[in-house]
Amino acid sequence: MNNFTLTKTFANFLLRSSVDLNLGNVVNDILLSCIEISELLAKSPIEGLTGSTEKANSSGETQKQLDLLCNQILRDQLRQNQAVKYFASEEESSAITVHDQGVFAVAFDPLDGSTNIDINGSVGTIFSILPALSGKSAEESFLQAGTNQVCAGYVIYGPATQLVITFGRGTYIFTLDPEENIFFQTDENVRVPVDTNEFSINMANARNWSREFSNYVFHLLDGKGGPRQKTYNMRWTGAMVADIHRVISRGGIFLYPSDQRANMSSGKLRLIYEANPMALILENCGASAFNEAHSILSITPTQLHQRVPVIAGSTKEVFACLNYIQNEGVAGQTRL
Ligand code: AFP
Repeated sequence: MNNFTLTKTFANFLLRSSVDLNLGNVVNDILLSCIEISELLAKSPIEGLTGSTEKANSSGETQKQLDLLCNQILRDQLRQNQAVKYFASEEESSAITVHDQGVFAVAFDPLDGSTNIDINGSVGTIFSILPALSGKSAEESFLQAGTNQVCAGYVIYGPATQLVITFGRGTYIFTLDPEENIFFQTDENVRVPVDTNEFSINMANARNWSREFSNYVFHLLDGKGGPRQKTYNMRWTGAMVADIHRVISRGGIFLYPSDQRANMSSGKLRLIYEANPMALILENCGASAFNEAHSILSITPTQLHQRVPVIAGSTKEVFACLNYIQNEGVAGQTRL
């Protein structure tokens, strides 16, 4: 490794950014787990690790073998870190106490988008670190607004394994060198364009959307001749990590709204370990993240596995969408 690449390591970034030593160590442990997960995913078809189990997670969704293995990797690694007081995971029904003297509460989705495993598509690990609250239960430490996060990040396992992270002062991207098992900084102070002509949504749910939200999306589809006077492109991978990564890389709006299906009145995504970390990352890129009324980061959760609608990405487009939801859109024009 030459001097130039040495200065670009994640370890050097932590030093340069004066990140608290204990916090830096917790993130390093998460990254060690992610490197192990990255290796596990690369070998999973050979080792017969794709496919589902008979079990369901806290939200009633079928767990994949890899969901459970990735959860175990993070659990085992974080248990060794004395600064971790509690952790919570999509794959665990309740929050878990690790070290009474610890100072951080770490929430994670060990393998977001795991349905993509069977098609060799991109997946990721999402994490959120909060200060542990003293004199409160394990679960209560996670019931803090997202503004309290001291660090948020995700690792995307795609053609390259990349870390996207914020400590609340800008968002940074690191790429794993799989030969050295070191994350090197490949982008700094990432900015998301405020305007976009790309949206990301599962259109198959259209019949379940509210009239206001449907108007917004169908006006996007109307293109240049429609009320939005612009032609939009659409992308949806089915993994939030991959869809948000595209928004961070080139702008866009990511949408998972509330809908009329049973259990979907608050959408599908989880606030504490999916939406909150993504919202902190996006806001540190100049982008925005709202439920259908408020900034996601301002919401005080009441339950560990609470769901939240997500309207996130390029700021002008997020506000255009909110305008439809709250005011019926462009000059009151409705399409439905
Ligand atoms: P899985 O982890 O079960 O694949 O779910 C992924 C996810 O929570 C999120 O990453 C996606 O954005 C969203 O679900 C996709 O949901 P739809 O299957 O309804 O499109």
